[in-house]
Amino acid sequence: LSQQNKTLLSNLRSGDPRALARAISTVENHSPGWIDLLKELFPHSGKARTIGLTGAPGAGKSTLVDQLATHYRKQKHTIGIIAVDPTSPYTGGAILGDRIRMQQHFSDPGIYIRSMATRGSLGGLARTTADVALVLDAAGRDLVLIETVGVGQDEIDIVRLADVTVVILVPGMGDDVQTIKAGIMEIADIFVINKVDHDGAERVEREIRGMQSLAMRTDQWTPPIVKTVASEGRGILELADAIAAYESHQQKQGLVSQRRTQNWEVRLLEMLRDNLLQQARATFTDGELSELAAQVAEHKRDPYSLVEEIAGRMLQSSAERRLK
Ligand SMILES: Nc1nc2c(ncn2[C@@H]2O[C@H](COP(=O)(O)OP(=O)(O)O)[C@@H](O)[C@H]2O)c(=O)[nH]1
Ligand SMILES: [Mg+2]
Repeated sequence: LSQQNKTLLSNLRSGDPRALARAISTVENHSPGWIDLLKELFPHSGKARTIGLTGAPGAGKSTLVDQLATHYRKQKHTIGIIAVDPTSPYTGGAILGDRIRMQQHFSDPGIYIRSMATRGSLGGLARTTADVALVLDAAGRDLVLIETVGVGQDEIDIVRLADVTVVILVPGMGDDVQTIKAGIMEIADIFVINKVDHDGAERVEREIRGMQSLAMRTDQWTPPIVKTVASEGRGILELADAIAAYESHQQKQGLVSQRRTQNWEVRLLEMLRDNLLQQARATFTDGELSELAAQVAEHKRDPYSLVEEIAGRMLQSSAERRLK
């Protein structure tokens, strides 16, 4: 471990927010030493409660996260917030809005907020989010709140990082709950119907109940439905209670480690895929990949044998490394 990383680590562990920001940037940007840093941090992680909040853009996720953070701060918990917004590079609006909203917390070192936009693949974003959550956890944050837009498989993966998943719906979404991806329904431990100051909350509730009767859960938990007006702070206590109730259910049933094991199973495979891909790339000489691609395009080689050959080459070079 470099001297720089050592200092960073000890400052981080003593709760210095600037060290936290540095460590997160290192991990987020894959700056030199990022993996070594994570290796050092890992033994200190695993203590934070992580809560994922997902829902359509504009559903009120950020407002809810903000209210929850305020609530938990009153109980003296330290908080890390990751706001993942795959849409914002195009609009910039969501992140800007979050920054403004969160400004009220800037004077409180007990709340650390990181907004993350997508860069490259959503799958990559999910992995980076996982690493950033680990940094917050290892830095001693009691709670890590992860906000993410629920639109596809990758967002489900981001939510999979959490111990508790809250799915946020709003009345009169134009479409029905039926059109919400079944996957989202299945990952919800708690449903929030936000914006119940608008008409139509009962209808959304009926639809959730209808879909719940079809969804099978193996853990004897029926996800409760909490109604909120996040912008006025209404229903926040009830939401915090629902989260606490689910956490104690998880603990009683020994489900925490089961869930973390399931999540790690997915993450380990993803990390392995990254690692192998990197090794595969390292076996190519400059321009070789495009040369090979050209050969396939011209039907001089078949891609199936080629991939087998490259995989063999990787094994070969790792065997050679081991012998050295
Ligand atoms: N009427 C109403 N507006 C809300 C409520 N909660 C949030 N909003 C507003 O909805 C907009 C989107 O909220 P935001 O938290 O940014 O949504 P996100 O995109 O899911 O993070 C903002 O203008 C909020 O002030 C609510 O309960 N009722
Ligand atoms: Mg938001």
